[in-house]
Amino acid sequence: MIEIIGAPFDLCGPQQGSRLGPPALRLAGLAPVLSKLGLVVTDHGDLPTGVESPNLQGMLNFDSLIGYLPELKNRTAQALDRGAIPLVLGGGHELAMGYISAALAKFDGDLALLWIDAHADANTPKTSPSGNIHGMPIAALQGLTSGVEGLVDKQWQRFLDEVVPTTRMRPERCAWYGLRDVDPGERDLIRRTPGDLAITMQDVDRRGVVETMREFNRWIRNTGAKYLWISFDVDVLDPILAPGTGTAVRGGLSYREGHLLAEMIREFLDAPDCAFELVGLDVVEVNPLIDSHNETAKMAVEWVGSLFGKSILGVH
Ligand SMILES: [Mn+2]
Repeated sequence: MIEIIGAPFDLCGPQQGSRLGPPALRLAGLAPVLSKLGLVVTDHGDLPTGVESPNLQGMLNFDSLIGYLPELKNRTAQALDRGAIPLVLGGGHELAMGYISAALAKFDGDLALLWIDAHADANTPKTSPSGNIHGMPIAALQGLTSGVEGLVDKQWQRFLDEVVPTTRMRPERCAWYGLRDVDPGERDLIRRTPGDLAITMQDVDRRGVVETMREFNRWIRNTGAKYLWISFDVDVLDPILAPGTGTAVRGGLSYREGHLLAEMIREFLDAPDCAFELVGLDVVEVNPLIDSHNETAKMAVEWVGSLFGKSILGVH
């Protein structure tokens, strides 16, 4: 069972337009692709769009996000309680603080996270060069302190208390895939965390998708996590393939690499001795305003199809 939740909120990045991501993904055939694979798909439609709020010392729409996340978290929790896999359509990646918090609460923190993205999204307000909150979800999910004083710190603390109150993401259970634009503070965080896994595009160049994904599989087994959330930012793909995204970075995954990555995750999940279960998925940062012929949403839908078992010969 898959439950689609649209979250058209895009106020915490440099460029608006990913609020149109959910309809673009639907029009690219998301639900039919999944239904054809034999999955039962329920589409709950969209939450409202966000409402802008005054900037807080350079941080865009912090209040708007704090107001938005509880309902998203709530809807995600309801899908999880029904035993379904929530498929959240963004919107910007800042939304992850809401839906992943729901999964952390549901599974009592027994969660591993695969963050498929050109960016690490692990800045705190102190380390962020831009102040864009869409680059801070992992820091918030781990419950890191803001590193600053004054109003921003107060808001950040309020944010942690209201959205990620009890169960936090364990740093050693975070994995990144496809990194190629990482800020200095994020590098420090990744380096000083024992046990996390950061697979960069350089790793993919040198060892390919097969080897790096085998490494991921060994890593997740070692973490002992029983549940996995996959967060898919379309900017992990090369902009030639997926131009419709706000913070595109050259040198991303090719079409074949992207699909192979999804197919390998499916292979791991379907293995009889697989120790973890896929409990949630999101597709974020699709911005149709800067796309070409909805290519980015189409690619994302194909990718989700591969993740749920669509293959050339239809057999494993
Ligand atoms: Mn990104």
